[in-house]
Amino acid sequence: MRTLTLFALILASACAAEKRYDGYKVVQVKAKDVPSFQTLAKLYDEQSSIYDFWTEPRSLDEPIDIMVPPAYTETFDRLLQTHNLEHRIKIADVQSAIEISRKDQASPSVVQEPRSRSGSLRYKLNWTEYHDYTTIVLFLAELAQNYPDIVTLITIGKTHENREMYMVKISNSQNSNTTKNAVLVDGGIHAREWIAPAFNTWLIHELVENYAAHPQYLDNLDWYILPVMNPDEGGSAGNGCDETYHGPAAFSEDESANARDAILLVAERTKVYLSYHSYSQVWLTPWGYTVDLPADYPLLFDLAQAAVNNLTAVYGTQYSVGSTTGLLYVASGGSIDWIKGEAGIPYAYTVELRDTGDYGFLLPYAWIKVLPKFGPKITNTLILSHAFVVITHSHEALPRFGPCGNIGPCLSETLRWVFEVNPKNKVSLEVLTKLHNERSDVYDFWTEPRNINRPVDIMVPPAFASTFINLMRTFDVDYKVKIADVEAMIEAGRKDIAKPIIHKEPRLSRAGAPRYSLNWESYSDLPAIEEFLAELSAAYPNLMTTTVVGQSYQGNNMNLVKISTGGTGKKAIFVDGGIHAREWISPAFVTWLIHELVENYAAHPQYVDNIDWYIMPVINPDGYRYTFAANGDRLWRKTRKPNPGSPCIGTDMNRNFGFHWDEGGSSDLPCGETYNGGAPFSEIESQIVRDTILSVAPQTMVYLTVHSYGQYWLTPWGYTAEYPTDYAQLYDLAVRAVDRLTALYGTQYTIGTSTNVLYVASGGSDDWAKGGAGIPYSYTIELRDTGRYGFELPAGTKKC
Ligand code: 0X9
Ligand code: ZN
Repeated sequence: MRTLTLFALILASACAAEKRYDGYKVVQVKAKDVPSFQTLAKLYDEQSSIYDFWTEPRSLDEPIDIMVPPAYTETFDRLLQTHNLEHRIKIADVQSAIEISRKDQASPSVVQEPRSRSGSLRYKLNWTEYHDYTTIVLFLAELAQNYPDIVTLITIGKTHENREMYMVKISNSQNSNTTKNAVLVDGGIHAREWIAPAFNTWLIHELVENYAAHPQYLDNLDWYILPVMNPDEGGSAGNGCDETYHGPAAFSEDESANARDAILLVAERTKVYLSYHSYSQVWLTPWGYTVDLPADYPLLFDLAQAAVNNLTAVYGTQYSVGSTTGLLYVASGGSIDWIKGEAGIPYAYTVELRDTGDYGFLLPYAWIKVLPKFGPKITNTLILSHAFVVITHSHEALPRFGPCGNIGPCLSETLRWVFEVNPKNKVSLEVLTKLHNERSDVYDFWTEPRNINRPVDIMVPPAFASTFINLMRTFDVDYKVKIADVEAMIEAGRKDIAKPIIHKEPRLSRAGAPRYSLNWESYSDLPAIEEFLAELSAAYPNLMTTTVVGQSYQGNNMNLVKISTGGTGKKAIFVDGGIHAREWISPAFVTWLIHELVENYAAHPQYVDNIDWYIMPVINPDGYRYTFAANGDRLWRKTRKPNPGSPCIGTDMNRNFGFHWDEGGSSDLPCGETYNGGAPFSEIESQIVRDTILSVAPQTMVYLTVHSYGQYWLTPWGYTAEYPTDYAQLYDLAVRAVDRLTALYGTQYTIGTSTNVLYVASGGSDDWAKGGAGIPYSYTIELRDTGRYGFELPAGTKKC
């Protein structure tokens, strides 16, 4: 690379014949007091043959521009030090400034009037044409001067041709009490991709000069921008020695080393890295060196897709998202691979800007030359779009990374993702169905594949993420990351668990007021629920009784609550909750129902006066406990009995009931999430529920089993697509219930048979309650939400 750049230099000098200013620089100096001003005045009077005063020392307040020849650089520097003169480099390399300003491209548009102090700049970039390096640097320098609290110009080293390389730090120092995340942006690695520096300068301008329009971008983030990474080649453009421009994209060792050191300095706080290139409208993630995907690819993908969606929404431009090798080709040594793999910046992207090839950069080099403006396809609106993206996304809470840092295999042991996939055709539906049926040991289908164009939520363990994504891509299934970090979401959900109340006084020594901790503002664990049942039945002995009807596999109580004002011959409603451990909203709702019937009896006595209620709030207590346990799993669904001969634990109780058991939609594999238990009623918990229901079945008209999520009010059958003969009645009652519910809370529920609304799933308690126990009105209620939070529904939304 060195030889190439040297070659460029020789060519460049061969093309020029007049006096040269190699090594000359222009320094802007400001006297802070009278003695230092006098020093400058003296220098002006006595040594102006050496120091070329571009502006004269006239008053203390005005900065003075002085051109310093290379032989005097050191002397001049010393002078600045000893006389305490404020200074900054205005032009690092006068010769290149001269050459560049002679280009046939946009010449620096110098505004003739004196620069106003109120922020308008002398050197204006207008983003309707390309600007040379010097103009860009002048622009940056002035910006730094006008906005000293926000913009800092950091010199990060020199190029081969001795140009200064700059990194612009943009940070709102007024608002710097917290450690902010940072975004690192670069552009112009490939000199001919002029749109990249153009974008970067625009971004800088937008952040700084339009601060007021979107203060959050600066208040919440620091920005480090390397607007022109490869100024030498960029700068030599248009000087008549275009050959240098057509060579392989140069990225000489000096430039990359400078950039690398600068990046490493700020890497720790940096969450997002954007490297701007052109062209083709793709948004690329690592890796470029291998076809493998990074372990956290779904996170990378998700952020990029969100950015692209935003961008498309604003400007209509389409970008494809994917890994570098996935979308382009294997290309090692790319900056983002290093940025992610070595510098540890999690969200590293290469963004290939417009267009998609009409102009491109192969032909387009010539095109750009004849197009003084960006041209019809390349307008500055595109530029806006990219800033928009970064802006709208990177200051939001970024998905958390695992405890092992930003990169490395440890990630794959800690994070699970929930994907929303959408089978667009028969083949993709088949693939999903196959995965559902055959690999439910790996993929946890939160909702199940049923129809074309009906989205399915799938939780994927990290080790399978890339396999999964590859599968989706191979079979053309649309997919997106719905929950990027399940663990973080669970963690956030922990705040919704009620703290147990510590009783100082004897529990029942009070004037009738129950002292339980349930408040339906937060989720309650099993002991808290049992305490609630005990306290409430003690407080209302004539209305409510709690009986332990058996013990679970792990010895937890199976409680049955009866709410009744006594008398005989009443019809009954049977309600159960918590059959699926992770569906926390279910026991929450069922306990709220008990509370409402008992403690608010007076508000609606008819519900209790005319009906007996049999309620089992948590019929899978082992599983429920496990979702609260410190070493448990918040997203556990099944029971907790080990399966002989298998490493996997538990049965899906809702596939274990003995009516058309194992006739589809359940798994025969103990590791499956919908494992049917191997035989009907193989589980002690299902047996207890069965026997309890049977004991009250003759009087029971309605069976409600409460699940989440999806907002469905389901009727049998779940084992077949056929309708029950009395479906009309089942449907009617459901409609009346849902209408009431919607009128009260506005929530919408879908009504239908399980099979037709959802999918075939045999062995469900609802099918058995109707078909086995003969309860006419049997329903599965899938409570909120419709998928935004899924099982991690925030507390406080339990009333249907
Ligand atoms: O699949 C289930 O067991 C229920 N859905 S959930 O997401 N809560 O797991 C629906 C059961 C519907 N009833 C029958 N299929 N019998
Ligand atoms: Zn369920």
